Amino acid sequence: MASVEWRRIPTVLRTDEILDKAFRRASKQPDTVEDPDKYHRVRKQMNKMVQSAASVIDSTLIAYVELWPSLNALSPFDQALVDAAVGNDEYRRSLGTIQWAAERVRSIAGDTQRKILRLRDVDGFHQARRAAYGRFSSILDQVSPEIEWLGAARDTLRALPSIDSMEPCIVVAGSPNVGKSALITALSSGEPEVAAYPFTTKQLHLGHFTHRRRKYQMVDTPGLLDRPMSERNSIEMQAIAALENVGDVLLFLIDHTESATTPIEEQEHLLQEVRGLISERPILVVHSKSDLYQSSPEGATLMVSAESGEGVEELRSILVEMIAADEVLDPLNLPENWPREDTLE
Ligand SMILES: Nc1nc2c(ncn2[C@@H]2O[C@H](COP(=O)(O)OP(=O)(O)OP(=O)(O)O)[C@@H](O)[C@H]2O)c(=O)[nH]1
Ligand SMILES: [Mg+2]
Repeated sequence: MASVEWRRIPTVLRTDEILDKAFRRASKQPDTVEDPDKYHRVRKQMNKMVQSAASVIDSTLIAYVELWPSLNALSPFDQALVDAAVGNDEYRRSLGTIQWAAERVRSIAGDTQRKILRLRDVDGFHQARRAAYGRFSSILDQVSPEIEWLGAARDTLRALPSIDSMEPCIVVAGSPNVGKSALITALSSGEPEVAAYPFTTKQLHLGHFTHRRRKYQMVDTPGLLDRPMSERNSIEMQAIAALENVGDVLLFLIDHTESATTPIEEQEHLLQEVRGLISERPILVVHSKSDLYQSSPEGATLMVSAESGEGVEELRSILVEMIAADEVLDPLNLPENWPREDTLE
């Protein structure tokens, strides 16, 4: 499933802009009617104005509904992202209400057409047209909060980082200040994208490198504090939920240097907690800031320094290997003719 391209979603017009557009288009309709008989001419003109206005409103609203992806079609990570950014319930409700408005406008246009056919006087045609316009306006007034919501949601969603779920992804986690962002920069080809995730007020880093034509994405997580789950706020919970849903490997950084912001016991406790949450993804524990040590800390197997570059290439190879190993374990990725358990007698 490719990631959602929020940036491709067009601007959402305000309701008064939609009405302006509709009525402006409709006002050009009378000129297109040629009928020497006033009664027939006005009847056609008024009907055309109503149908034209309705079709502009209807198609504008339906385009929103169709261009916005259905939440069910999104990856769990994107769903968590949208939920944290704008709220999944509001998302569904707003699109549903907008669709309802489009249907109402269409049905009013149909009623008006039938009414105009039944009417017998020129004044009546004008009145029917005015009545339809009034009802269009009042429907759009009614859904104006949802349309405004959609406009604001678009701006928020456009600013989200996008992760391509077809490509490998490495999630980098650890306590605050352990060097997550610096390591992503060190592993990245080019400058990492700095993006604001809705999970945190912090700017997070999204970097990538290419190996054998595959794009390995790396994503920061907000520095998770070592506190019991129940004390974490909902934003942090979202970050944790995202951790569960995205990534092929979780790279957990530990800062064992004297200058570490978080005591080592707390960092290790956080690691235990993360292990409990992320049971299905491999976790690679790495000690950061190796340039600050005189000698390796006890038990540290893998050390890197974003500063000096020490261990960075080794780490990259290990990550690539871990992700490749994981792929073979996925039966869907096995080559055809590969003996599978269920086909063996
Ligand atoms: N000496 C040294 N300092 C480092 C290294 N990596 C990061 N730092 C420093 O550690 C501090 C924190 O680095 P960040 O990369 O921002 O850490 P972070 O984990 O992303 O921090 P948060 O996003 O706030 O949780 C910065 O002052 C970095 O300059 C390293 O390899 N060696
Ligand atoms: Mg950071």
